This record gives sequence, structure tokens and C-alpha cells, in this order.
Amino acid sequence: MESEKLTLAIQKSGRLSEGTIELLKLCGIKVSNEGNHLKALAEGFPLEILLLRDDDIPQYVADGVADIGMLGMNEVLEKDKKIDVVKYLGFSKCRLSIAIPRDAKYTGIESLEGKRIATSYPVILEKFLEKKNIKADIHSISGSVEIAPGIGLADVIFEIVSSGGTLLSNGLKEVDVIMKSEAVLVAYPNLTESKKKLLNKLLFRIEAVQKAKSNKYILLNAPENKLNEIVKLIPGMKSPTILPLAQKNWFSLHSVISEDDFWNVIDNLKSAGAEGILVVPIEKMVL
Ligand code: PRT
Ligand code: ZN
Repeated sequence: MESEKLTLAIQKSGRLSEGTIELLKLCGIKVSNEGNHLKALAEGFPLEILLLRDDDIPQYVADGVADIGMLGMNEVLEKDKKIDVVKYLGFSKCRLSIAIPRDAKYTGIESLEGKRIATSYPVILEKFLEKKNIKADIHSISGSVEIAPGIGLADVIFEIVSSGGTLLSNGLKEVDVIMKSEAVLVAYPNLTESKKKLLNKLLFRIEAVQKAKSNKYILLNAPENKLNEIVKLIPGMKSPTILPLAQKNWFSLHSVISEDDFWNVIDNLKSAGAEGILVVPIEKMVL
């Protein structure tokens, strides 16, 4: 159907908003959220946007009220609804960790036996403790979990950590990372064929953005007698572009290199005789 739209649920405001809007923008989708509305319009893709608290997104997607959603993997696991995780999005990264008062002892997960643990993630914690066969007293609280040990409400906390600053300022130390989290794209499991097509179109754009982020465009100059060796170091998407320079026996090579082994490749290129190396970001990458 020509006019069909996907309904996307995103966080109204909070730690996910910036990354979400930025990713959509890189996908060519502009969200205009003027005023305090529940819905926003999107330009550049057939999307209707619902602006929600992140806690509510799993239920909206499980019910099919929203076709897709963007939220933290921690919230997906905590709410435990029947929804599909279709893509890891790479922003709002954090970890869910065990933390204890600075002077307390911890020798491993077994140290949690019989302890009072404060958390805003009771479902994840309960499953974890059950798997490890540990009995503890879980106190579910919805905010400021870090103050619980200080006011005598708990011995231990299980909470999101990012920089570690909040733990530090509450006299706590991180002793075990239980899981890592980042923003994910989730979907209603029973999307119609036409909505699945739209979702695939959106995924295609997200993947092009992600590939571009993890790669760089490289330009360099090389003498003719070093070309073969240098070409092997920067194979690129198919093979590098080689253009003759005005100076005789010199060439310009253009290629794409991965962010992962970036500095190794640069070192090897220099040793192999490459000169005038330029590295520039790529905006989109379609293979
Ligand atoms: O209003 P709404 O319900 O939508 O938002 P919220 O307050 O529940 O969530 P929000 O905006 O705080 O976080 C949304 C999501 O961002 C979380 O579900 C995580 O997936 C992700 N995220 C990434 C974080 C953090 N980093 C983070 N640092 N969520 C929370 N924190 C908090 C944490 O709870 C702790 O109190 O920040 C504190 C720790 O930070 P550091 O840097 O001091 O370690
Ligand atoms: Zn929330």
C-alpha cells in the first residue's frame, strides 16, 4: 500500500533521545517534535513516531500498537515481553553491575548469598541469581538505587553504570559486570508483509550508516615500485582505485579501511613507502 507507515516508538526524553534522533537523521529521517506531544511526524521515511517513556516501549511493541521501537537492551530484558530484537544500534552503551560499599568485601557472586540487593532491574537480577543458585533478598526500587546502602536499605546494589561517577560519589565500588547493554531496534513479531518490507528498508539505511561509521576513506601517494605491496594492505571494497599523479612514476591510491585495525594499517602503509596519507570519514556505505 502506497500510504502505509511504520509506527516507531522512541523515548520522549532521556539518555536514549540524542542517539535515536542522531541515528534517524543519518538515515535521512527528520523528526519534528514540537511541543509536548505523544506523536511526532517524520520526514524522509513513512514513519509515525510515538514519544514514550522507555519503560512503556516493550508493551506498545508487544501489543502491536507500535510496529517497532528503539530502547535499551536492559529494558527489553527487564520487561520480558514477546518482541523481536532486530538490530543492535551501538549507542547509549552501559553495563548492569553489582556494586558494594567501598570497604565491603567481595570474593565473587557467592558473596551475594543472603544479602539485601537494591535494584531497578529485579527481573534480570532474579533470573541471574536463580541461574547461579544464589538466594538473596531483592529490593525493587525505581530510582536513586545508589543511595540504598548508605541509608541502610540494602547491602549491595545492582544498577546501570556508565562512567562510574554515581557509584563513586555514593561511596560504592563496582565489583562485577553482569551484562552489557546498548540501544536496540525491536519489532512486533507479527508484522504484515508490507510492514516487514518497510522495516527492511529502514534496516538497510541503518546498516549503511553503521558500516560507514566503522570504516574510513583513505587516500595516499605511492611510488610505482611499491604499488603491489601497498595494494595488499588496503584491499578496499573490491580493490583500491589507482590514479597516476602528475609526477612521473607516482600514483594516488584510494580505498576503504576498517576502524578496528586502523593504526596497524597506517603503520604498515608508512613502512611500505606510502606518503601523504589522508583519512576521511564516510557518510554512508552501500555495498
Ligand atoms: O523517563 P524514562 O523512563 O523514559 O527514562 P529513564 O529515566 O528510565 O531512563 P534514562 O533516560 O535515564 O536511560 C535510558 C536508557 O539509557 C537506559 O535504559 C539505558 O539503556 C541507557 N543508559 C546509558 C543509562 C545510562 N547510560 C546511565 N548512566 N541509563 C541510566 N544511567 C544512570 C544509572 O541508572 C545510574 O543512576 O546513570 C547513573 C550511572 O551513570 P554513571 O555515568 O555515573 O556511571
Ligand atoms: Zn524509564
